[in-house]
Formats: sequence, structure tokens, C-alpha cells
Amino acid sequence: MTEEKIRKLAEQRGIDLIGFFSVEPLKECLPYLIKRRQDGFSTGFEGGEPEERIDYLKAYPSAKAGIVIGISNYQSLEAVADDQVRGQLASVSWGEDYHRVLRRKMNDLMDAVNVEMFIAGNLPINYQVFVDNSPLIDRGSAHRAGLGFYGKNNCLINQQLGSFFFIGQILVDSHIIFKQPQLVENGCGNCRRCLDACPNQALGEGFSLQPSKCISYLTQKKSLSADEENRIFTYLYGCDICQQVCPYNQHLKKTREAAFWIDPGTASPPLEETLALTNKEFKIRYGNTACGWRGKKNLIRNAQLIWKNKKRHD
Ligand code: B12
Ligand code: SF4
Ligand code: SF4
Repeated sequence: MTEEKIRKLAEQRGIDLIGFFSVEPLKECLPYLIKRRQDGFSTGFEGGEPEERIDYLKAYPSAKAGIVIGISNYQSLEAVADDQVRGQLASVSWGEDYHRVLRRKMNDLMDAVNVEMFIAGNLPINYQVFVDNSPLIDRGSAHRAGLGFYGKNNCLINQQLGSFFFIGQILVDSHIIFKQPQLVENGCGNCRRCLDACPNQALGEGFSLQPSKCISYLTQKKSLSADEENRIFTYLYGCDICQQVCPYNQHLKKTREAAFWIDPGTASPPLEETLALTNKEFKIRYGNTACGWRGKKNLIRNAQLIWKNKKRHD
């Protein structure tokens, strides 16, 4: 199977970005992983030791090559103009859970690849798909495949999609014929808008992120210290600030993936409504979104903190 053929099948399935990578251990990421652990910046969501995280064969022992995809989730939403106190859901949790959407896209793609294999009289390709559900480093694979550069906001930035895209990877048990990817040069230069915009100064020089200061992490963490409680600001789940200010994220096109579309009111629900959610309502409203996994307790705790912090500042 060739790169060109797979690219065409991907485009037909609404996959925005696709790249190919070799499954040699991801040694280029190892120093960053080790440093992060030494600095005490692990979140517990990564899973696995640094050496294990860079080892594709540990994740899928028969891997011969990797395919990585990117799906845009960008939407620009107007602020809701009413007098209700609202919390914000970050773009990571808009619409259907991205883990499901990307897994579906990758399985569809591989089904199509295997139809082509069958027609050509070949055996099917065996494979495994990954989206944020293994120790593998999704940004690392996408970087190796030439999909973007690491921004100072820690995100992988692509020239067309900015950083508002999710990453999924497929390890396959067959060789794919592909051109050696061109690594994308870092494009931050002297810019430091994200570092200056982060309300808690969670971002450091040298691509680091201190989780105990990061709103995105804190909204997902189970128990918070008093200091951490003050750092939630207006977010019910996740945080988009260091992406919103990035020059690469201005004038982007709305995602064509309808599963992520959302209206402004749903993306910033009234706090009073959120505080009163029943288990059943939580399941209906958030069960199929990416913020469902931390449960109703976390969401309500965050709503209480936004309320409390707002009252303190009023
Ligand atoms: C743990 C985790 C978090 C943690 C920690 C984030 C962090 N910066 O590490 C928290 C909860 C804070 C978080 C938040 C978010 N996350 Co998150 N998260 C992950 C997860 C599970 C692991 C990330 C990880 O291992 N971090 C450790 C560091 C060391 O690795 P890394 O960030 O992947 O890449 C670094 C290095 O490779 C290195 N590096 C720097 N320069 C260079 C140069 C070279 C040449 C090399 C080789 C390496 C290198 O620096 C990079 C940045 O630190 C991944 C899914 C996965 N399994 O990969 C998603 C993932 C990184 N998250 C994602 C998203 C969307 C988010 C949020 C935007 C969600 C939101 N709106 O709230 C925020 C963004 C916060 C931010 N500024 O990073 C996407 C990223 C998409 C993208 N385009 O970058 C991922 C890939 C999920 C996915 N499959 O789409 N996340
Ligand atoms: S996600 Fe928010 S809190 Fe975390 S580093 Fe970016 S701006 Fe700061
Ligand atoms: S805001 Fe500036 S420094 Fe931060 S990631 Fe974007 S280009 Fe890089």
C-alpha cells in the first residue's frame, strides 16, 4: 500500500491531516519526558514510564509502520448575551467525545484500505488505533510525521489548522511505502503571547507546563488544594486561553466535522443549571462528550469554584 492511495482514501473520509512515520522508538522525545518527570510535572494521565512511552512495539508488537491523523475542532463562538452567570467548556469537550470520533475515522479509513487490499488480491492489514488511550505520545508521532511544530504553549501547531486539532495514530503490521517526512521547523520565534496570557503562568520557557497551575488539568483533577481552587477561573472543563491568543490560531476555518459542532449556549452553560444537574441529566448532557469521563462530581465542584471565585471578585 502506498502513501498516495491512503491519503486519497483519508481525504474522501473528511480526515484533515494525515502523515506517516517509522516505528523506531521515539527517542527524540525521551529527554523531554525525563525532564518533565524530574521536574514533578507528570499529571498521572500519561500512563507508563518514559522508556515505555517511546516504544511503539510495546504498544503493538507487530507494528511495521505508523499513520497519524489530525481532525480540526475549530469553531469561533459568540459570547452569550444574557444576564446569567455561565461557566465555560473548553473546545476539547465540544460535541461528541473526540476519542470516539477519531477512532471511528481511523477504523473507517482502515476498512477502506483493506477493501483495496482485497481487490488487489492481498491479505488484509492488521492494525490498532490509538487516541489518547495508551502511553504513546500522540504529539510526538504527529511531529515525526511532519504534521506540525511544538509551540511554546506545548501544543502541536500546523500551518493550516493551527493547534485546534486532535491527533490519532494507527500502528499497522505491514510496510507502507512513504516519503521520508519533512520535519516542520519551529515557528514561535520571539513570540511569547501564550506564556503572557496564561492566567496562572503555568507555561515555562522550554516547552514546559506546570500542571498544578494549569486550569485544564485542575478542572480534571479529583481533589484540589486551597491554592489550586483559586486557579480555576471560569472554566468548567479544560482551558483554551494559550491557544486562543496564538497567531497561528487566528482566521481559521470552522471544522467540517459536524460531530464537534456546538451552539454558544451549550458551550457555556448557566452555572445555576449545572449546579442542579441530576445524575440522569448529567449522563444525557455530558455522557458522550470528552468531559464526561471525570464525572458529575468534578463538574459540579468546578461550577461551585467558579461561583465562589466570582463572588470573591464582585
Ligand atoms: C497529559 C495530557 C494533558 C495534560 C498535560 C499537557 C501537557 N502539555 O503535557 C493536561 C491535562 C494539562 C492537558 C491539557 C490539554 N490537552 Co492534553 N493530553 C495529554 C496526553 C494524555 C499526554 C501528553 C503528554 O505526554 N505530555 C508530556 C509531554 C512531555 O509530551 P507532549 O506534550 O505530548 O509533547 C512534548 C514533547 O514531545 C516536547 N518537545 C518540545 N519541543 C520539542 C522539540 C523536538 C524536536 C522534540 C522531539 C520534542 C519536543 O515538548 C512537547 C510539549 O511539552 C495527550 C495524549 C497522548 N497520549 O499523547 C493529550 C494531548 C496532548 N492533549 C491535547 C489537547 C487538545 C489538550 C488541551 C488543548 C485540552 C484543553 N482545551 O483543555 C489542553 C492543552 C494544554 C497545553 N497547553 O498543553 C491533544 C493535543 C493536540 C495538539 N494539537 O497539540 C492531545 C495530543 C490529545 C489528542 N490525542 O488529540 N493534556
Ligand atoms: S491550558 Fe490554560 S491554564 Fe493551561 S497552560 Fe494553557 S492558558 Fe495556562
Ligand atoms: S502564542 Fe506565540 S509563542 Fe505561543 S505557541 Fe503561539 S506562536 Fe508560539
